[in-house]
Amino acid sequence: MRHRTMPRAASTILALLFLLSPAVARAQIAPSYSQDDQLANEPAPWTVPGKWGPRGNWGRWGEQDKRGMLNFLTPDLIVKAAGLVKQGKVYALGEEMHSDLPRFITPSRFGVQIIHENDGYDRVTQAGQFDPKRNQGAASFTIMHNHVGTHLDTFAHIYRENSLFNNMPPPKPVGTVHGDAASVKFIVGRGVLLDVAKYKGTDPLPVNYWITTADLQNTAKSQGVEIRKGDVLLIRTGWRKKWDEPGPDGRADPSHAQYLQPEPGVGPDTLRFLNDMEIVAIGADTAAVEWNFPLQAGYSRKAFGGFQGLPLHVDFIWNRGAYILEIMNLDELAKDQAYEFLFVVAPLLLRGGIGVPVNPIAIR
Ligand code: UVW
Repeated sequence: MRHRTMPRAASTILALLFLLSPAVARAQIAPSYSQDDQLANEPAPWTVPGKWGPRGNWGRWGEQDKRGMLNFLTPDLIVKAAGLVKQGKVYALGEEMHSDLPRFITPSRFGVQIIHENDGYDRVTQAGQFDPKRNQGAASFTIMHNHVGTHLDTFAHIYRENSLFNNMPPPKPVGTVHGDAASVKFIVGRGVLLDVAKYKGTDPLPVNYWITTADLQNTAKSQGVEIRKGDVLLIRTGWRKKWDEPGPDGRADPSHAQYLQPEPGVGPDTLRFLNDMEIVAIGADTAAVEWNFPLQAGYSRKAFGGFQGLPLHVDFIWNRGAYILEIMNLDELAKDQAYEFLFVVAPLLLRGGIGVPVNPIAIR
């Protein structure tokens, strides 16, 4: 008996349909990250008992401490950091705040709205007139989310087991006084810029690029700068320019889709090194500093037994009482190859502010 063979065109179509089927498409694009796999069986840093209490730095500066690693910045370290000022050149590291400022866009994270007072001083004259015996003037108020543009994450931002860093109570809509912006007061210390984009020769770094411990150490080496205990580390990925990338039609993209892809970020393998170096704060020109934010669709994290939160956030903020600065503008520092400097942040003392927009300053 003769077997009937399928015409070649039909078999090609069937093969194409199979290749385009969702299951095959998923299998083909399922991302995999060997660094993440390697950390799968490592204990999360915050599960290891601390030296002073149940967690990393809990109890290190007393049970009532609200400033965590800022206690590490002693007058001695601040004097040393001030010694880096040689030229009197000052850099503003904050993004300007306006209605379309860089941010992780969610329904509540709209742009900053600055509204002028209706009863401004100029109302003392008729429109178009000027009274030479009086001044003219105006005043404004601002409506803003505290985690848009360049901002500092305080201890109240990330908590676990219903406690903040140092076993403090969790934030309440009214009366959050532990781990708020008012508790930070100031950050003054030695700042170090690590221009990883320059070191890797890819500016910006690729989507979801995992910045490794070796990347941090090698970038420092290539820049001829040492990472020291108590530093504020600022990581440049070059991602900032993605905010203004046009949409596929070449026009301005109000959804900022290019920027909101999974960003390059600091991988969880670095946490041991950053902890050993007593890093007080880490900042970057991205929305979350750390790797795999926003989470890549279809990917489950593997590190630390498959922890699906943001490990750098948990380790820095909750476990160690250290700080995170997001959406920084590090381009001028990078252009000048200014790799170490006096670093200063004086946040608004927002009582109950869980994040706080800031304009950090580098001076050298
Ligand atoms: C994260 O902490 C990931 O971001 P934000 O401070 O913007 O909430």
